[in-house]
Amino acid sequence: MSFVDYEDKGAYGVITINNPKQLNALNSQVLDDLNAALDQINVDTVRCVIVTGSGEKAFVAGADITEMKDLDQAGGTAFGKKGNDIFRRIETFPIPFIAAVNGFALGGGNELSLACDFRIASENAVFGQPEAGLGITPGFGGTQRLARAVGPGYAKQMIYTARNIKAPEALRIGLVNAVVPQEELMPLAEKLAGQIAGNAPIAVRQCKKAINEGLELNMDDAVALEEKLFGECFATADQKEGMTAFVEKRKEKHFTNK
Ligand code: CO8
Repeated sequence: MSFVDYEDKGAYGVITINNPKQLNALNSQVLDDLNAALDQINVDTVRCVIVTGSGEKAFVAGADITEMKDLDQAGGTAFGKKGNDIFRRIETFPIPFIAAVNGFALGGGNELSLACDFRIASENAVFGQPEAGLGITPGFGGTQRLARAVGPGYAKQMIYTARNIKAPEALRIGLVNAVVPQEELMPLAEKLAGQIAGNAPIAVRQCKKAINEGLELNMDDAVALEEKLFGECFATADQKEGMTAFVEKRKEKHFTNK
């Protein structure tokens, strides 16, 4: 039995963390299953992946505290690396990931959402990094990605105080892009995935690479990276198709991922 479901819907895929008894908490097995779900994604056909949690209460309520409780230093370091390796795999995956946050996104749950390209949330979503109250630091990338997502001030406040924030505050600080009623969350995620899937796949991949890698560079190197990725698009059939469609005033575009 797997704690993570993967559904291939054609143009997009849906990963659902499915450990509802523990509010989808991430234990070693769930992390292994998440990694295995990533293996199932056919990057030749799927254009975008939605990550969500099962049920209406939790996205992911964090790493499994019962599993971490008795770890020693080496065990804690290894557990952190396990999560970090998988979340980095998501962050650098060639196609975009959307986190559809349907409830609690705490600790490792918030960090999972931060490894995705962007986040949308249901009205009942709650975000937080409770680690300092548990005697640890965030360990699945939270100190790094939260600061990059909302700036160091809000990230430090959330991490030092270990105080959870509700969806409207998450929207206000830019942690999420939209907040909608629970029943509208997956339809919105699917609509966004469909919009992404309607664009030239290689161009979207190049955009993800340019933004993610460029943010780590100084501006001279960052624009040089963009120039390279931009130039490479002109070697694709989809660039010819996209621009020909515009010139011909044709709405239908036939992108072939080539
Ligand atoms: N780990 C293990 N079990 C959990 C977790 C968790 N993170 N979250 C919830 N559960 C379990 C509860 O223990 C409970 O189990 P049981 O029914 O057997 O008692 C079940 O899920 C349902 O939860 P509650 O009864 O507590 O539900 P409530 O509605 O009362 O409360 C909360 C919901 C507020 C979400 C509450 O469950 C809670 O505070 N959970 C813990 C949240 C948290 O602190 N998360 C951060 C964990 S630390 C972390 O994520 C670090 C990441 C980096 C790791 C690096 C490794 C070195």
